[in-house]
Amino acid sequence: EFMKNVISHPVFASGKATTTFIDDTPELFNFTHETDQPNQLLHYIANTTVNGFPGVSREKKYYPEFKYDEKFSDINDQIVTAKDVLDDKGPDAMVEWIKQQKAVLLTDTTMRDAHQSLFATRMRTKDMVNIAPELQKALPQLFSYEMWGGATFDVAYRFLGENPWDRLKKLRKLIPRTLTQMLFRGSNAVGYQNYPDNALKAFIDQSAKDGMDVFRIFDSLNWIEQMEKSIEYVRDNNKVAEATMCYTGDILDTDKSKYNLKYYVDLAKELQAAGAHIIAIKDMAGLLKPEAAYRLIATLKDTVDVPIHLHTHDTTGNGIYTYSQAAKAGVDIVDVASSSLSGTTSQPSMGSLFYALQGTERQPDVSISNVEAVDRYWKSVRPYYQQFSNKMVGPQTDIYQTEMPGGQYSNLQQQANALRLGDRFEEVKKMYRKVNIMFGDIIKVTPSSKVVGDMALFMVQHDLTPEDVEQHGETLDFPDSVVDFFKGDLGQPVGGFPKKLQQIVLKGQKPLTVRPGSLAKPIDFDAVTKELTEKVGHKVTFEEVISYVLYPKVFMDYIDRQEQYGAVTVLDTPTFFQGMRLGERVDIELAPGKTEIVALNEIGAPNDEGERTLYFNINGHAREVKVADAS
Ligand code: 3PY
Ligand code: ZN
Repeated sequence: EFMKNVISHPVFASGKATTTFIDDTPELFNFTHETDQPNQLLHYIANTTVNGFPGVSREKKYYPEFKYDEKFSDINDQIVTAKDVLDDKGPDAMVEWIKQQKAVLLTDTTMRDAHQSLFATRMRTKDMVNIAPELQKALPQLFSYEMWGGATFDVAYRFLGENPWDRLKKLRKLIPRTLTQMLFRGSNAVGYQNYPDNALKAFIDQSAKDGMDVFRIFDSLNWIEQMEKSIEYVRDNNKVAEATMCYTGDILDTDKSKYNLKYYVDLAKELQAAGAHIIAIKDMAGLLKPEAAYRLIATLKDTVDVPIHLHTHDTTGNGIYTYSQAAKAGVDIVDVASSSLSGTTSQPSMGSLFYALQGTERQPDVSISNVEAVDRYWKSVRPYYQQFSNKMVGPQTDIYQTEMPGGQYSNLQQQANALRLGDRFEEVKKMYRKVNIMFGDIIKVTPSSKVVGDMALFMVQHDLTPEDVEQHGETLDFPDSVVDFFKGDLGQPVGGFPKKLQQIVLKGQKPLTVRPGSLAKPIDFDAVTKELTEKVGHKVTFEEVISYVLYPKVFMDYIDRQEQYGAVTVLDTPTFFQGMRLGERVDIELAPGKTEIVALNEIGAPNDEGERTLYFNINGHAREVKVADAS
């Protein structure tokens, strides 16, 4: 490693090294591959140029039509934000502050749920960091920025070659005056399975330390036992525990009695008793109709004492009307996204809500010209991700029947494409509805929604009807997630499991009836740290240990790719997804003030081994890179 550093050092390479070169050059002893970085990135670019990025066609490399350079004035010191109150006086004082606000407060979901729901969570940290300082100046008085959690953790490692903890720390630093917010799946943390309580605690403690303020904690079956520990750990950190009820069904439909108004009111009382600072209504599929929102929120305001934070998706096109009715009923905070990343499966638009509430005392207190100016940035970024988009072009009112979460829609489409069922997606949606009925009408949100999605794909793929499953179920090899669900690994659904189907799926295995976390063996963090250190061959951070505990394989694959390609996060997004075109020149900012100019001059024909040589020029030096052409 040392010799590699010497040889690749620019001073040595230029032939100007003198006898004191080694003593004068401490970075030679830095064995983090830092000096390999340009070379590793060229390999990444070469490979992506030749072989493409999974899920991305190579027809067009998109560049913004204009360079965004709007600047905002510094934050006025007279402004008091929710973050100021939390930091100065703690969460209880912050709750009182929320209650005193006349205007509806806003959470901006652009950097989390909006892109999760529109283009399969693929937004890169670089595109957030580029705007964050201006965002902070333009809109300091938002209640919070939701920018972490949900699927972002997994996707950052799996598809973006990013360390999600870095995203949190970077944005925290750039947005000091507004609360950060994350979506936390209760006992499933940011994963799809149950984790032991001490893993949840480690995750929450570390996130709080790295700058997370508001934890929206939910359980995918609305089972309160699965949320209690997380609420307690967040409170122990003096951060905000936003306990959540997921909304499903329709309280206006008197034929549907399972999830009626009383069900939600009782649940809200339990959440308050469990220690919620705020109660979130998580309408993940966009099923909460305007009149239902009015009745639900008006009733909750009469029954519980904590602020109410409403989250919806605009899939059916009724989002702004739902928020307007919620505002009338006294909702405290609502979730919106910047216009260019709003609508359909995402949240309703911040700018639209501003105007919808004009003439009422609930109109949000934001500068609309700043809202619009910031949106021009997001508008320039969105086309980078077009290839991951769910291509929904207008409201889908069939969601009232399907009940599919906005955050699942684009991901399930990607899953269907991978199984070559892309052209049967309408059938998958219909099957999703049937599976929900077979499963006893459950709450559908990650990970329970994934179970329903997996089963729907399985049934469409094998041309099965619900009757086939009932009659020949013992011969079927059900997806793992479905078996785990019926075993009780995600907890207990409202009203219990459908017994007959449970027996068919479990084929004699005995299901759990208690909270899985109460049986799980605690993680031995010392042992895991030792194991991981040995695996990666250097000292590891506690953040890395936690990631490894949550996602062992995804994390190790990420480490392997890191070793191969280095910090791909510095690449601009079009180059990251598309590589380079012949004759193109890109700037790569390796570190602030350290930019490499890379040109691609020639792409050779494949040799006998199927390898192509790409001829680059990097800061004036010729470099050749060989890649195997997988086509
Ligand atoms: C998630 O858990 O990722 C969700 O967004 C659920 O709606
Ligand atoms: Zn959502």
